Amino acid sequence: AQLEQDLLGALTRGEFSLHYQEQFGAQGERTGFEALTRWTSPQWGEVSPAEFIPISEESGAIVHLGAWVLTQATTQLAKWHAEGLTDAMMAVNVSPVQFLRPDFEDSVIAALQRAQLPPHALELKLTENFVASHLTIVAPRLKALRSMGVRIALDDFGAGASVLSQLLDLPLDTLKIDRSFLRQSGVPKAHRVMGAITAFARALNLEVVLEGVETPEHLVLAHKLGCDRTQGYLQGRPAPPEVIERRFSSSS
Ligand code: G
Ligand code: G
Ligand code: NA
Repeated sequence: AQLEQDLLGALTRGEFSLHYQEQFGAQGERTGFEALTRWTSPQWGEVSPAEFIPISEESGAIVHLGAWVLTQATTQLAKWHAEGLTDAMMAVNVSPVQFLRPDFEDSVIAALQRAQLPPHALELKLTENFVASHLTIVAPRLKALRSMGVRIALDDFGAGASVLSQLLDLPLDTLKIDRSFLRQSGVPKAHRVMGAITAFARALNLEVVLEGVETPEHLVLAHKLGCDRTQGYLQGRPAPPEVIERRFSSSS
C-alpha cells in the first residue's frame, strides 16, 4: 500500500525514466528501439516494471504514466531521427487500461504531432492475451489506429490464449515471439513451434521479432527462422539514451 501511494506521486517527482533497447534487422542493421520504463525511487531503489506496472494499472496511475511514456519516447525518437537515424522505429508498451481509455487514440495523435513523427515510426505493443480476450472492443480501435498509419505489434505471442482464426482479421504489423520459447531453444520441439509461429506470421504478412536473444546461437536460430528483427542482451541491453547514443556513434 505504501508503494502504491509512492507510485502516485512518482511521476510528478520525476522519478521515472525511459531506457531504450535496440532492435536489429537480419543484416545486423539497427531498425529501432523499444522504450522500457524505469522507476528509481529514493525509498525503494530500482523498482521493476514487472512490479510497478500492475500496481499502476490497479490504481489508474498507468493512464498518466502511459501518456508520459508516449510523449517521452516519441520526443526521443524525433531527436534521433534529426540526428540521422531517419528510418528508426520506436516500440512502446501499451497497457490494457491505457488502451481502453476513450481518449487513447487522441493521445497517440497528439504525441506524434508534437514530435512531428510519421505515424509508421511508432509501434504500439499489446499483449496477445489482452487482444485475444477483448477482441470485440479491441479490433475496431486497432483498425482506427492502423488507418492512421501507426504500427501494431502483438507481444508475448505464443504465451497467450488466442484462437489463431481470431487474428486473421486484425490489422496487425508485427508478431513478437514470447521469450519462453527461446529459453527452451535446446529442445527440438520448441524449435519446431518457433518455426510454425514464423510460418504463421508470414502467412499473415506480419513481421516477426525474436526477443530475448542472449547468445550467438540464439541469433543463428533467429536467422534460420527468418525473423525480421531481433532484440536481446547479446546485441544490447536496455540503457538510458545517452548510453545508446554512445553505441551508435561508435558503430557508424
Ligand atoms: O524492462 P523489463 O524487462 O524489466 O520489463 C518488464 C515488463 O514490464 C515487460 O514485460 C515490459 O513489457 C513491461 N514494461 C516496461 N515498460 C513498460 C511501459 O512503459 N508500459 C507498460 N505497459 N509495460 C512496460
Ligand atoms: O515482452 P517485452 O518486449 O516487453 O519484454 C521486454 C523486457 O525483456 C525488458 O524488460 C527487457 O529488460 C527484457 N529483456 C530484453 N532483452 C532480454 C534478454 O536478452 N533476455 C532476457 N531474459 N530479458 C530481456
Ligand atoms: Na511485454
